[in-house]
Amino acid sequence: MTIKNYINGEFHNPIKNNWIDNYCPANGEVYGQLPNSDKTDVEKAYNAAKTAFPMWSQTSLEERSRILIKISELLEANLQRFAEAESKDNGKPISLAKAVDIPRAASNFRFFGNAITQFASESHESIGLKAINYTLRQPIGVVGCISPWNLPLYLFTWKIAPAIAAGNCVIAKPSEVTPMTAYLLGEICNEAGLPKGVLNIVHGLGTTTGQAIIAHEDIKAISFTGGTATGAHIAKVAAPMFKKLSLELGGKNPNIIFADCDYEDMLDTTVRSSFANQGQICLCGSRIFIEDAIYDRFKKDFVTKVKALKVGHPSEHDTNIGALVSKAHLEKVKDYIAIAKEEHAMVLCGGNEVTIKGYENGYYLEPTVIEVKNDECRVNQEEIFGPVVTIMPFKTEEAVLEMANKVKYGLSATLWTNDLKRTMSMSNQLQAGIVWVNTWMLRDLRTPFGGVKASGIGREGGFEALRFFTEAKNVCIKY
Ligand code: TXE
Repeated sequence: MTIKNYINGEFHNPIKNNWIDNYCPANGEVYGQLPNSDKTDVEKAYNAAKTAFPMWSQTSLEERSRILIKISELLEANLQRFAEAESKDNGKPISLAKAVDIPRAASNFRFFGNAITQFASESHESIGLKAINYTLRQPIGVVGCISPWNLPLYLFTWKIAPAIAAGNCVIAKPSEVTPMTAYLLGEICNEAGLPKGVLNIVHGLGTTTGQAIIAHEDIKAISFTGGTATGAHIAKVAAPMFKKLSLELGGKNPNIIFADCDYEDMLDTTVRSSFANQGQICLCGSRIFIEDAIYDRFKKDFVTKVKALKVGHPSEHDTNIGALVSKAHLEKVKDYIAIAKEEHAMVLCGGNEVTIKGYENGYYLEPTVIEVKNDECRVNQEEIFGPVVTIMPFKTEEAVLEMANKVKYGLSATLWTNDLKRTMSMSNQLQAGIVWVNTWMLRDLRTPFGGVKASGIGREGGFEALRFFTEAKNVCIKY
């Protein structure tokens, strides 16, 4: 399958004819190619976007909304095809792609199609000065959206939908590791009647295509989700050009379990928050802290449940753990298991590659639980981003709060307790952009989404995203 760039509503080969192999994680085989676009392709996309901008920014909200909702409906109508493509490209279980990834991509378009019609600006009367101020929220122009491989279409559309809803024209780059569903989205946009040039999708490596987008002087905002090191690089490149930045980066999220929680609910959710999507979600609770009183019980029950998870081919409907996204990523995760052993942590279950008959070259790894004695060890501090979690007991609220916050990241935190005072006090003090209490990854698209510290800057979601993708202009009229 040859993937092409989607520029000005048409599909194009890369100008310099450079291509990258696309691998299927389930069997390790090359099954297609994608462009490695460079500056010239990005310039072509920029010109299409720039040309489309005056018309699109003046298109009525009702019309923009209608098109976004049509894209959403077409994604829903193509659920099976998109879910199969996502699962094949990424290695995630088909059941997950069908229940979560593709429906959420459709929701992103529907949500922002509706939200833009409700996005009001402020006005302030300057009493005593006989003046009135009103704030315009104007689209920025041509903006860049760069997304990662873990939730490919889900995160790609989480950026594109608010950007175009707000009247911008977009140059978007999906991860070179998982380009397929972004490619298929182009057809859907044409079918929905999205005008040419409003969305342009260029494929390629971060260091060539991504770099050309972030370094482009006239692309005035970048919305990025990916690794912390890449985020830091983008910030450096963008700073002298004063680009607006939204950076959603890595996480090393604490999952804090108190003895007074609803135990069974906590246990099932903790299995999910540890291993959903092979643990490759920035929100996964990869550091599990358990109150002393229930530590031994939890350890036994958790390990039993984890051992029962089925590692299998992503297309099988009873697979819980599919393939990791790439060979390189599998090696990185395995290195961390080796580091854990060097640090004298105890691997309670998992830790080994899995060979699946007929798919011997696929990137499969057992879900792995590591008991650590010291919260400062590397596996407890660095983002592994795979099916690996650490567990550790704690004695007091103060002690666990200190460990939870003593990490460079601050994306999300999960708290399991039925004590109201503790809930309020810990939620206030946890250094994270998102705190879940007695649940995990329950998402309401109106809420602000993003992290603190090395997990990034800016917030996505709801009106926060529409604020990011617009410039506020205050008009003051004296009467
Ligand atoms: O991400 P990259 P990688 C974490 C996770 C993972 C690590 C590295 O720990 O192991 O990051 O993953 C594009 N200019 N997360 O290397 O490179 C790239 O092409 C512009 C957490 O795969 O950050 C892709 O489209 N763009 C995360 C996107 O950035 C550049 C999800 C992300 O890739 C670029 C993924 C450059 N110079 C990984 N270099 C999360 N927050 O959910 C790369 N890119």
